[in-house]
Amino acid sequence: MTSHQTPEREALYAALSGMHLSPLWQSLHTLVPPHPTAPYAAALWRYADIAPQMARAGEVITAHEAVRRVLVLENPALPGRSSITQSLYAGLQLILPGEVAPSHRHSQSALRFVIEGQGAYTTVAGERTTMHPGDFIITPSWTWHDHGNLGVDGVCEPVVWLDGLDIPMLRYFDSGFAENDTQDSQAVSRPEGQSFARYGYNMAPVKSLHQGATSPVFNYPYARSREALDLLSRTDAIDAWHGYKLCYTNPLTGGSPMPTMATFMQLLPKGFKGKRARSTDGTVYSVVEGHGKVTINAQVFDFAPRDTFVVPSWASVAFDCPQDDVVLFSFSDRPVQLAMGVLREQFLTD
Ligand code: 1HN
Repeated sequence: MTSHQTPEREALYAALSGMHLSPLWQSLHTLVPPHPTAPYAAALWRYADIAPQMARAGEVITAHEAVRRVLVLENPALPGRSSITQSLYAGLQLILPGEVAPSHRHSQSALRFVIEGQGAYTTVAGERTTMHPGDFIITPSWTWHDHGNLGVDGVCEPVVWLDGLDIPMLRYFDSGFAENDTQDSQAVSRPEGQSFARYGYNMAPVKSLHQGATSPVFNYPYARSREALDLLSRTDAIDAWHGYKLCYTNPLTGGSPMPTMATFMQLLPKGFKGKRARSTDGTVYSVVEGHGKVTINAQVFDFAPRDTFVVPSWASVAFDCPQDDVVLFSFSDRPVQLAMGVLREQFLTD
């Protein structure tokens, strides 16, 4: 609602507009709406549609020339902004056998969720890790990182992963820096598996030297996450909204692995028909296993393995899995909203 127009008011507004001034009473209601009104849309990207375009991208440009060969998942309501929500970026990255994506670093934090293929690695801050489907890998702010695909156990396939970055958030804060390395592949200074050996077993070195706001574990392997969900589903009561849902943690703090993004994995057993929930953290989902249906407000999307979908802030979400056990990976800006004290969730009971 705006206030009534009178000739005097209109004359005032006209005078103000040339002076970089505006009357708050004209915009107050949209500035502080009674509930979130996200200006972006619910959307689903079918992997079956994307895969052929990814293959074409693999033919027209190398990972080296592209630096990162990525198809950005642009929210349909935010074209040209490289944003899947207002605060988050998502894209699908392809690296072919023998390729290298050169080393660089940036203040934006990144996560990788491996979608398909065996044989790729990523090196983060001097340690290399082999990427397997379902692994969740972090690239903390300002850490050197490069990727390659040399094969593993004699298998060398095209590898695709989902990248999640806090790019729009840092753009908003104007706090982005980036730097290219002097070499394509950074020197490996630590043996593969060292971080996990030190911090991945519910233990930590008694003289831990790890500092900073990010997890010392940088690859959370799918075998472990899947096993945890499977065991939980045998022992715990199921949640009527989330099914069995775990968040990934920084083992030193119990908080999120990186300060700007929270990550989750959930198991929805075959036959699960979830209730509706909503929360202020718009969330990106990657389907790991199974077919099902997600209802976002009034829109229904069927999903299959490797599809990506986005649930906007404060949109209600409910899952229906009549056919298969379903496993979903997801990420959001939840830690930032928690730090600001503005995260709100609602679990609807209808
Ligand atoms: C980046 O560094 C990666 O390292 C992926 O794989 C996607 C999107 C924008 C800016 C930097 C990567 C990116 C990115």
